[in-house]
Amino acid sequence: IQEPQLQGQDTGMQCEDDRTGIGVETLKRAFLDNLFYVQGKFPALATKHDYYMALAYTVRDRLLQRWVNTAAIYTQEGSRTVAYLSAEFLMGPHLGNNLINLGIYNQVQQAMTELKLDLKELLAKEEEPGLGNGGLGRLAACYLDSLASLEIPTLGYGIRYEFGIFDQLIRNGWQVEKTDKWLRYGNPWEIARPEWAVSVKFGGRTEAHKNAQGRYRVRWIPHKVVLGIPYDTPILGYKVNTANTLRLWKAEAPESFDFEAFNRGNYYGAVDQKVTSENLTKVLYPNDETYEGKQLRLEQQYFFVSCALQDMLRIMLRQKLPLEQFHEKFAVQLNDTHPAIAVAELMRLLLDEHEMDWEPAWEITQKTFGYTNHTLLPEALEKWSLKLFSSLLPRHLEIIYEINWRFLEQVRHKFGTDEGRIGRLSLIDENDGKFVRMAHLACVGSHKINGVAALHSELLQKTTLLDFYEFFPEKFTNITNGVTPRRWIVLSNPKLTNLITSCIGDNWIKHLEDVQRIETYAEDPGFQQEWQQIKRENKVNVAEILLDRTGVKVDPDSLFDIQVKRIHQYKRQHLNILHAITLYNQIKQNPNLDITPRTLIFAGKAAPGYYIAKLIIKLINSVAEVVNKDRDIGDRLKVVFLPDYNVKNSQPIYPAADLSEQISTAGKEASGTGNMKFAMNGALTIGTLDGANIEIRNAVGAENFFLFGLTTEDVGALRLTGYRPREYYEQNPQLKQAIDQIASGYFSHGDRSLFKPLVDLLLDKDPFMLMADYQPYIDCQQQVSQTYRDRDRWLQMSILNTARMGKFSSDRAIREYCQQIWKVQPVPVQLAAEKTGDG
Ligand code: CBF
Repeated sequence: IQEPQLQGQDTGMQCEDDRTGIGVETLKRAFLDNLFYVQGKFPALATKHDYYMALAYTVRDRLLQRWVNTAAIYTQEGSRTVAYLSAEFLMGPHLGNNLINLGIYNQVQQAMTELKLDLKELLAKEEEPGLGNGGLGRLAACYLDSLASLEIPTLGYGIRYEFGIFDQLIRNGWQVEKTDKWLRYGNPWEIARPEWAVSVKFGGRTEAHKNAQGRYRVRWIPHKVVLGIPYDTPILGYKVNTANTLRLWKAEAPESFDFEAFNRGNYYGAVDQKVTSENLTKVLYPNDETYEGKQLRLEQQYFFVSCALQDMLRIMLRQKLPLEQFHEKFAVQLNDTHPAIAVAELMRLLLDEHEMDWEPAWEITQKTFGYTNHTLLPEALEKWSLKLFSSLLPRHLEIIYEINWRFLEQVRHKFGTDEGRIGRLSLIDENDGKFVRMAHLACVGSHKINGVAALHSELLQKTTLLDFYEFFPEKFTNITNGVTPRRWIVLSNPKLTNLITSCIGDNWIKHLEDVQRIETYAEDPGFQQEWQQIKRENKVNVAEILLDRTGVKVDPDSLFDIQVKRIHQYKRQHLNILHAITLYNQIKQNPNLDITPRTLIFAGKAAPGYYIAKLIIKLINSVAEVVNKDRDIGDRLKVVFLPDYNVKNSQPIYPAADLSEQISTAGKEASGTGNMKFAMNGALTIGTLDGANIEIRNAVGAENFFLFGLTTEDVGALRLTGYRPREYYEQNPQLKQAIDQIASGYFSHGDRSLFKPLVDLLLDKDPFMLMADYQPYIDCQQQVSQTYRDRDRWLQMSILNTARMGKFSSDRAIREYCQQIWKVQPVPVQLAAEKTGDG
């Protein structure tokens, strides 16, 4: 590290502001200042992490003006605001993204180089806030990026989990979970706002009382109260001045120390309340698409929802807006059913705390909420036992009963006394025990309900929410998911970004539809050459990562065939591994076989309690062990499982893929978003007609997509006629050989019992129809291998995939939410310097 120079020559400004300037010299000076004043270190003592922190603070300083101005303008104008309620925000590291959105990546890189530091190494030091499980949480993060980039006033509300999604280790082929201590070295991106803390009640009972006007109201006398402390993180838009806020809530005890208990000599008891209250936001439930009826989870959901709504009411009061205008001030989106209790909580706040009457309160509530459904899987549909619900939220249960009674009256009015229909629509499930159905509460309490891809929305209307669709069809709509090109192309694939920008300028980063203009280069040999070179360099990078983290050496010239996502039976990683075994057997039977060399890369976490998913991870690793060390196979086939899949680790993966595996059983994947990230980076997709695959295929052209497998209708029909998976196994020698090898211990050192549960499941029930889709999948993979050999054709297909992915930007999705659901307008933010024009 050299001594800082004290001039900002490179911007042409003699006195660039140390706190906001973005010239290289100013950045260097600010960085060293932060190292000294914030980290209390000087270069000789500083660790890489200290340097990361100093850089993070340097960048945060440059965000603050925008953040403060954004808040000031929203307050001044009383802007209509989107409140995105989500139990998960899988943000990924902030530093790189903020550098891109601020437009200072190159300056910072140069500043670091001049200080003899490597920006890449510093970026790698950031602990990722893994506050989500997978698709749903990551979607929320992409949407926050787009909302800010489109200058839409937004507050993201969620939970500040102390421990996010677990870190995954692989030991002896098995997943081992390790606590994610993301906050252990501090979080430079957040600011605590204890002055805006709110109280959240739990348990106890309710009682009627007369208010000052002599009217009966209900009072809730809780058993315990927990404090919610907001922690704010700025969310900067891409090359705009808008910096919105992600507000995450931490639970604390109202009194951190009980002096009475202490004085009685109960020293441990004195901090009891603190410990139990703080447990509430300790840890993220690591289940994706399955709910566990655990009390703590319901407590978490109610906690953050209550904090968020109370916060919105505070904002309204501060802006002197009457509460009757709540739905005009806020458009509140429920990201799945996790925050659905908000419907009852807003009613409670309006009725009990602000003494509104039922009818206006209900009208406001319905006009406020929109509900996004993210899955049809029955195991994901949340319902809470009445016993638990009434003990934790007694007042909400009363309100839900009243909502239900009024709603079912309307149903009777429309459809007559069709008891079957009434039972199906009721907010209370009385089939097998009594439960509150959260999806029903969300449907009744919202003015719009959307699915996340065309097929998914259609299936919602035809199956899971059919009765609701028949009752209020006008509420239903579709908004196909999207992902942000800033993180998923610009930050993840800088080389491709430069190539595209050198041909068509950089407008595509804000308007992804524009990337279509590279189509004209799809057959240009020079462009193809550069495209191929970039893909190869990205593959070399991943090959190095794989070698470093798994010890497996792979050939960057082989076809990189990648499946990265949560491990779940419906996503069918085990179908992919059956293909690996089939290729392996083909080479073993014919050692001189001239096949297209492939590297199969897997990554993803399994829910800790999901035994079969964990067994699938073990199977992948067991097959890898056999294949990778077999000399007959050599470089023609490699299988690798990259541990600890998260946002940070995924960023180099998408740009390195030749082939993207999107092979879920048709009708099961609501949308998928990984499919979009791969195709944007020029990977070709092998996939079923499921989720957004269908729309991706329509966009890129059927000739540029490898389609196989049963359709949703086929799946339904096969199930009706009686599906017999064992018959496929018995009639297909290749399939039989692969399954027999797994069963006989070929991949498990002779242990026949290890994979028995999986083999039995496949042969007897096969709930996700791998056996039926096996041969079409193998045939389609054969076609992939053939096409890969035709270099020019493959490159052309790859370029066309990227060129035609414009629709899948989260900017498009957010525009649709704004127009169809939220009815919000952009509110541009100006910096003081721009307003006065004085530079
Ligand atoms: O809509 C975002 C994603 O959500 C899920 O991950 C979910 O948690 N339900 C779905 O499984 C994905 O299909 C979907 O893309």
